Amino acid sequence: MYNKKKRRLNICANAIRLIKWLQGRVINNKNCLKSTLACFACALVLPIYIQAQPLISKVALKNGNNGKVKQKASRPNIVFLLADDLGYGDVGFNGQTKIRTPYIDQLAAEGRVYSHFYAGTSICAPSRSTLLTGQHTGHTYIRGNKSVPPEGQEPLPVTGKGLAEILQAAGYNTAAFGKWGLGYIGSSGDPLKQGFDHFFGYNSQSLAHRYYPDHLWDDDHKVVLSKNADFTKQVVYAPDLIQQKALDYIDQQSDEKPFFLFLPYILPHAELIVPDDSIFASYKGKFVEKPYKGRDYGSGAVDHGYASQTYPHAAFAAMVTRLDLYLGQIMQRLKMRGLDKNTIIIFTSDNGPHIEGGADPAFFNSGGPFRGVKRDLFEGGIREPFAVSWPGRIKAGSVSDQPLAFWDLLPTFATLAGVEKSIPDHIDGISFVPDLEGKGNQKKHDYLYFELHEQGGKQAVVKGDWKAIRLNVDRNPNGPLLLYNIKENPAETKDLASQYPQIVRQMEKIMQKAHTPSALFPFEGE
Ligand SMILES: [Ca+2]
Repeated sequence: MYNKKKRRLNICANAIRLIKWLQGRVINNKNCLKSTLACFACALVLPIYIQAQPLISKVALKNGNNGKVKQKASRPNIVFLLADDLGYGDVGFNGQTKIRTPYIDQLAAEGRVYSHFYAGTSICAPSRSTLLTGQHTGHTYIRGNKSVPPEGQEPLPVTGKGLAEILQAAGYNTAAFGKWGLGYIGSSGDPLKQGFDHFFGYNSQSLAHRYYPDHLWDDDHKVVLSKNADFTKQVVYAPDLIQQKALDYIDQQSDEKPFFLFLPYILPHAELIVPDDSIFASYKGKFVEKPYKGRDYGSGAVDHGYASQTYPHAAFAAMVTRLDLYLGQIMQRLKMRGLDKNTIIIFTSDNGPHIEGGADPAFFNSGGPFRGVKRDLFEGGIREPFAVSWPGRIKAGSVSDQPLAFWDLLPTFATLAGVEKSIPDHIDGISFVPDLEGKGNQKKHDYLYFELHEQGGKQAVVKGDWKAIRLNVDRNPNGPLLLYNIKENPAETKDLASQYPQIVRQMEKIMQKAHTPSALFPFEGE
């Protein structure tokens, strides 16, 4: 009798712990997670929690929340969530059927979806460089994933005109939590020298291939994750720790200043690995699986391998749903602090779906209706899911087909911050605030330009319904173009170059004009 009662109490306690964990309160508490995950009842809690989420928030508010702040509504807070290698079709609002993304879909339903939003290019560092500089890859400083010693990637130069620098100078609190990849600590590309007051996470993209890394960075302080014991143990799941820091940051915001919170998550980038919890359990056995054999944790493990995964489909789905829950936690925390009404939240991804570490974008239809994956300049490599909410300012459930790209975010954020005059003249981006709010005159791009310095070199141009791609630029810089009508043929299967020579010539001219040579990232022969 006593044991029965004790067991019931344990089940309840474990369920409460899981709810707290989902709220980001006790994330990364090893003992709690251990006992929680051992509890069968917890497998039931996740769906209940998801359903009960609005209720939980209301209860928290009704009970009084002395942590609430009253911000002046003149300038909004900006929360920018950036997934890593998440495809256009990986989210429910773009047609995903196998993976649950309830919070991402809620964001889309409460805000505005952009159906023609492009990343900077189809890999991490240059895509993020376009975001922070407002320049496309024909102009931006970082055009490739180039690792440099002692750790990390080629650093961005200090210009004083970067996205975070502009917001910082405009009086915003600025912080980044996640994966940086644009310069090692102490270099010109250090996030602290790029306009961020605070950074926590991975500096190096290479290390960010590991979800149980040996260290992270807290500003310029190296945080050694001794519990992961040099890649021999899987104890601290880095994204959970980083998420906790981001939630803490929201708690620290006051009514004195607006804030810019940049959240470049590493989910669902390879390796495919996720804590063995109720989310993972909910997907295990649901799909046909082909186990992936990789480079495992243990003695001799290196910092950039992809671990083996028995359930790669379930793991990928669980990673996307975990990312979705992180968004849910952010939304809830903003609401509990009374910050939600004055906050713009954006969710998107840095490039198309990857095929590494056992990932199977074809199975999940990750590219949606588009052809191509990461490293392609076909639409699947660069067109991203993009949803933005701003209560009372953006029409809920609206959709825009305005062609926009990462380099438009700098002028857009500067406009939102009321510092249009700080927008540098030399950028390629345009503010899409008029389109967001549905008022005023929205300037349009004449074209969007992309390049990739891998796989022989690639260029692409989007102009209206037309899309041109040049492959093998290194070998043949004036080589033939592929030409597609992406409105009629979004899958880019019918090359129309021979039928429209005039449009081909026009696109060639744009490629010539938009590309400026880079000493750091030249096409071969430049
Ligand atoms: Ca990426």
